[in-house]
Amino acid sequence: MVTNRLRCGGVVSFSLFVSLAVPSARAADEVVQTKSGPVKVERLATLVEPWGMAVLPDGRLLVTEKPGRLRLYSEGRLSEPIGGVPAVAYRGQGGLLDVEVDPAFARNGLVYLYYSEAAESQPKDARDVHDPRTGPDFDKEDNLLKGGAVARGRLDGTALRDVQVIWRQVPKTIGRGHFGGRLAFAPDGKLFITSGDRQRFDPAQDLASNLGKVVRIDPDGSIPQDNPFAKKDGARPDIWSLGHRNPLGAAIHPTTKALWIHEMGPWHGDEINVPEAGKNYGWPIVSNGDNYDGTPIPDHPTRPELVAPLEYWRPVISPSGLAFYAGGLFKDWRGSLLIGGLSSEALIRLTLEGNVVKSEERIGLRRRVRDVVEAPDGAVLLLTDAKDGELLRLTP
Ligand SMILES: [Ca+2]
Ligand SMILES: [Ca+2]
Repeated sequence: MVTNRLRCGGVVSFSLFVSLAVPSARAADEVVQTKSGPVKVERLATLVEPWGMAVLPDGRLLVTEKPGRLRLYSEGRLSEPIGGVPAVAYRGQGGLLDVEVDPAFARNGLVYLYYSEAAESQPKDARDVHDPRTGPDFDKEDNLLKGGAVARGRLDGTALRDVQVIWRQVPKTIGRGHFGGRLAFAPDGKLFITSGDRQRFDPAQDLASNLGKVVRIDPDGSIPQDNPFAKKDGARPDIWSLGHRNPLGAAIHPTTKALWIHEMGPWHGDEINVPEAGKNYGWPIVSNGDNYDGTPIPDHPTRPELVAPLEYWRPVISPSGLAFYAGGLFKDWRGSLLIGGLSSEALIRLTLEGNVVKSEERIGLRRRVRDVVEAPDGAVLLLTDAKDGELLRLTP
């Protein structure tokens, strides 16, 4: 368990935050102190609720804004919104979420978007029912029937062309959050999708639903025949692993090529998992956290047949965005796992030995960090979660 005290022989350090008083027309760069020395934090752009980003082979950056806009950032400029983005159901945790680039983008120009989609036909007089386990932060006015969806399209200049929906959450549900929403391509070309439980709990254990799952599909939306439930009656063939709550981070390990994810716990109990085919990660049967109304959830060790997390947090960090650092700019960070922290307002750096977390460093940024990627030059790019969110560039 990661706590604010000593752990694994490592000291959890909360970085001092220093702002350089440089009089300038643009926002002054900031410097944060880390275990590896001072890190410069530059603001490259301001965006409205940025959520996901992906680097194109030519170095340009695609960035989403949750209200439904996709933009390109390059050479110090943010583009106008890219055309052809599907209509998104922007409300609460929903909207335009992650973006990913096809591994063969140089040849096919394909870009993938995860977003929340309203149902074509809305039920009349439908009302969501407050499940006390979700806690008091519940929007009882949100009665829109919706679900997560993944679309892909060919980036052609300033627009996406031939946009097709290749995957959907089933079933769509009224209201609530927990769309999940991260996309990651495995080296074999399969697309992993993290699908949240829509704050409905039990679907995470139901093989007839793809809520609360990690999903694996081919890039055109078809089902890989080696998926664990591809030939099981009554199970959805797109499921890779089950028992997940709200995974907002996914990345492929650079050496083992395995998928790593993190997921938001309920009241405490954020987790890191390395999802394997067909395995059950426990939600909502077990969690090292508990429900928001204080009712207990048995901890992971009470059910050893459900895969325990590789690491967990009490109190939470609220993880969003995940990247393995493999660049050359931050020499001490090579092989580290970088996690964006929302409530923790930090970039969290974990050092690893195989699949064991050896130490944690919290680099305090005083902003909710929504996504993290490594730039081609080895800088670390972050998105911050706010109406006036930022694209930040971190360099030594
Ligand atoms: Ca779990
Ligand atoms: Ca518990």
